[in-house]
Amino acid sequence: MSKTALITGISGQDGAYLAKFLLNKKYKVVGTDRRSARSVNWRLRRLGIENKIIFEEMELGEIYEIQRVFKKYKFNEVYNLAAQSFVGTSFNSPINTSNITGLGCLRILETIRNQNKKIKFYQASSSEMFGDVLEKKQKETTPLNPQSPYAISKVFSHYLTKNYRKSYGLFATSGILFNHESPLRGEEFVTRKIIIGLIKIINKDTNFIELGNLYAKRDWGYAKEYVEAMWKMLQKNKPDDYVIATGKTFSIKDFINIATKYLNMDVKWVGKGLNEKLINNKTKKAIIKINPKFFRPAEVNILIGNPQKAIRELGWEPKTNINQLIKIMIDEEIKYYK
Ligand code: NDP
Ligand code: GDR
Repeated sequence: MSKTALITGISGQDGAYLAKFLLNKKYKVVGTDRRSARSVNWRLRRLGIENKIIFEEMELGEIYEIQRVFKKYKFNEVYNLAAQSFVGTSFNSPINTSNITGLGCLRILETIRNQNKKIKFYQASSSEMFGDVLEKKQKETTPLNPQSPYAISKVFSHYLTKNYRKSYGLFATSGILFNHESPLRGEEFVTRKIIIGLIKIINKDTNFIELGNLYAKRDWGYAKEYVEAMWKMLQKNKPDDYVIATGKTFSIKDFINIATKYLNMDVKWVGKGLNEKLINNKTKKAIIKINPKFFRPAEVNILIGNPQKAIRELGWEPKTNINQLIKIMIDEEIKYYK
């Protein structure tokens, strides 16, 4: 008999790719969002699966909505991907972030504990939990040192997932995923913001992009591959924690340099600090400028994951390098531009 999965946050980047992956495996997929209007489902439409999902409205702030959905279906697997997931916003909206990204996970765990302990649960933990890193390459045992309300909320839900596993014997697994990007990435995240911005500049739809810290480094992988790791984690006999990463790190500036090269843009960096700019050699105009508005009150300077446990125990490995990832994102952005 086919399995039934619940994906919270179905309208997000990972929700869309995971839904497609599970549908290919013949799962019945129930996806929750927080509104009845379907306007936010452009990702599901792009993947051609919008009509194959059973939608339920479920605001993660409301335990009654969660209980209702869990009573209606007999879930085999639950993937908790819903979150206020933008680190920058979490500084302006720390209470909402804690309520959704932190307590939202607890509401689901409590519902599973009370309604059906057989459900396999996946929590979307994050490399942001390592924050101001305490080990050069971060793995499952690296101490956590979060730097934002978002990361602190993820630490809360990460420890609860471990605690419910230990205390109540729930199959509660946590995937500690490093940054993963794709053409379906939200426009506010730096990779897609850069790519959309550069394409707008080429099309003369804008003159420049404004960014924050160009020197932060991230371990960027391809989202489509990362959702497969989530599923693999729930197919194991025992729940556990797994780091999913590429093991390589690049700065925002590196990302821009690769993207502009692929787009054949003739550019050079000039200036320092707040005056650092990327100049278009043909027009002599700045196309990237720094705006301190995009600096974070506390920054995570560098992240590099060690995915050896996932490689060993899940048989998962990263396949797409940064150059390939940027090519995939740019090619699709151009295809759908306008
Ligand atoms: P997105 O921001 O693209 O998607 C987040 C989803 O959560 C959206 O569907 C959003 O719905 C939903 N959501 C937000 N607030 C609520 C709420 N109050 N009630 C119910 N649903 C809500 O995130 P990603 O797909 O990139 O990430 C998926 C998960 O993985 C998140 O938990 C994120 O924190 C985590 N993560 C992501 C990483 C990455 O690099 N992408 C790395 C590590 C962890 P709506 O459309 O209505 O806003
Ligand atoms: P991150 O992703 O915070 O790592 O969280 P984001 O792309 O927002 O930032 C990455 C780095 O780029 C720097 N940066 C900018 N960021 C944004 N968004 N906009 C800018 O203009 C800009 N300029 C520089 C940031 O300071 C940061 O250092 C993502 C989210 O998906 C989380 O939900 C997830 O948990 C982590 O990845 C792993």
